[in-house]
Amino acid sequence: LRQPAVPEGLRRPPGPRGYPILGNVLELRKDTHLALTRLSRRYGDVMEVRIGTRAVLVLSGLDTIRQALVKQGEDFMGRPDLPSFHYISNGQSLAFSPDSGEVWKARRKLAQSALKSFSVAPSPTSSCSCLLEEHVSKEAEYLVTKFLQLMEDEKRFDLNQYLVVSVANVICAMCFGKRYEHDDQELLSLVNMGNEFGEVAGGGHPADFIPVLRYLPSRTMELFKDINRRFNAFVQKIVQEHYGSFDKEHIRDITDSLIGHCQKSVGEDAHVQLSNEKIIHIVNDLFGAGFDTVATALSWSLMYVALYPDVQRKIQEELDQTIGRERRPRLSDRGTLPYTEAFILETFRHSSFVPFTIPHSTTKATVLNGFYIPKDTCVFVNQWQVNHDETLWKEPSAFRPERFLTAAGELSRTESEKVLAFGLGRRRCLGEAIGRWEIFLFLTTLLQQLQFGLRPGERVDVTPQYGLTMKYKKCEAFHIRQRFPPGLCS
Ligand code: HEM
Ligand code: HJJ
Repeated sequence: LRQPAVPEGLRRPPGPRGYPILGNVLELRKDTHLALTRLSRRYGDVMEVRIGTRAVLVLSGLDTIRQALVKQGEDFMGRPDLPSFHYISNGQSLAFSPDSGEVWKARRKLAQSALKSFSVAPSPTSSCSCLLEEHVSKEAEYLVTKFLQLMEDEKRFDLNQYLVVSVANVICAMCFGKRYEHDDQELLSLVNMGNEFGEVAGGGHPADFIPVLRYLPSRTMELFKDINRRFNAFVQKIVQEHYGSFDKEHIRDITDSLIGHCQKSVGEDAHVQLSNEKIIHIVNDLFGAGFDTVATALSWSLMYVALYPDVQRKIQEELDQTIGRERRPRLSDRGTLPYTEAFILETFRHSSFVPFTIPHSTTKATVLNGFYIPKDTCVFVNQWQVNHDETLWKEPSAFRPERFLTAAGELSRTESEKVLAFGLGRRRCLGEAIGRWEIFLFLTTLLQQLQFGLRPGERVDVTPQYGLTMKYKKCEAFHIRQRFPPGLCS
């Protein structure tokens, strides 16, 4: 392969020597986040590895990542054209398609505004402060009842299966105006596939980098295609139903609002013309991102409170002192619970369940930290490395929410801003605010009423399984009990 000419005075980024054809793929196949963190200690914040025949730039270090994604944001805002991404939303995904020009910009704006209208915007029709609060409160309350009932009836159960349906119901309410029961097979078969989706969509799947693998049968790739087919069919059916009952005077949810945009006449809004398909498919990304990420975050939170009873006790003391037991938590309580906030940040940092951002790509030839980077270079951003960097964190492998609190017990802004979970810059997560609000309200509602523990003597394996969003292995060892009997609150 011919390397592009490197301008004088500039170097190519350093990196490990790889095998012919395979490159470094054998070292990176398992626990890619750990392997690339180890390599970054030797080669630095800007290094180049080869996955198959393709060069991949790997960025580590908070300052380097800020420099690339924020200060040189335009240069690094692209997405690589990876073969597996063609299966996501028929290649029309807002997040995974290679487009980063005017069309992407217009779609991102549409997504943000539709999402806002049906989540955090003040709602005149709701008794809560906004629709998001209404949906989360309702689903969290159902979940409390469900958990207690499962403890009575089943003894052993996989709590994450119920968590993911409740979280999916929140984003379903906003996107589709629908809710599903916990045993709804159609929804369950979709939301239980997060692992298989993330295994391929997470950075570094070999089939995306070694062309010959695309012609060999692969179980993971067949599953991935199948997930995307079913996912698209599920959304498509709901969209068709919405078209049938659409009334532009009565926009019910995000899908209606996107349909409304399709029906605007040419030139009514912006200068870019979007196809109907590109508008409607936005809802696929919102729905997919909306359940997988938040459910995974909550799943880690509940595991940490079960593993660290002292941490759980401190959260519950804070809840008792600030909110009491007479009323349920609300979104407006968020500024008043610093320990709980610190716990959520420590969950993001310690689990780093989104180890890499979605892969980026350079939109033009550029220079980073003195290294020459050609146009269209695939870029992995290692969030896990930043969150476990010994130069940024004292004892990074310890789970300690206190690290985010000042001596006065307030949340430290500088410490909080070192946690990388939502990416940075032009491509940063557009659901960040909603994700954080949702996690806060689910968690406080659950912990106000329930005590989480693990059955004594049972070993749990909390090793994160590598993927776009990392999960721990299926765990049926949770034990849940009510904190105080109903009617006995004083
Ligand atoms: C992108 C994390 C929740 C929608 C991303 C990215 C990350 C991320 C790391 C990639 C950034 C990059 O490539 O540089 C998370 C985490 C969440 C969360 C940790 C929750 C705890 C959500 C929610 C939604 C959402 C609730 C929508 C309802 C999106 C979309 C993108 C994205 C559409 C693609 C943005 C683009 O490519 O322009 N998220 N996310 N996310 N997220 Fe989230
Ligand atoms: C999915 C799980 C899916 C999509 C999208 C179209 C937009 C976690 C990070 C960012 C979130 C980025 C987005 C994810 C969209 C999923 C997710 C699943 C089908 C999808 C870094 O997620 O099982 O199926 O189709």
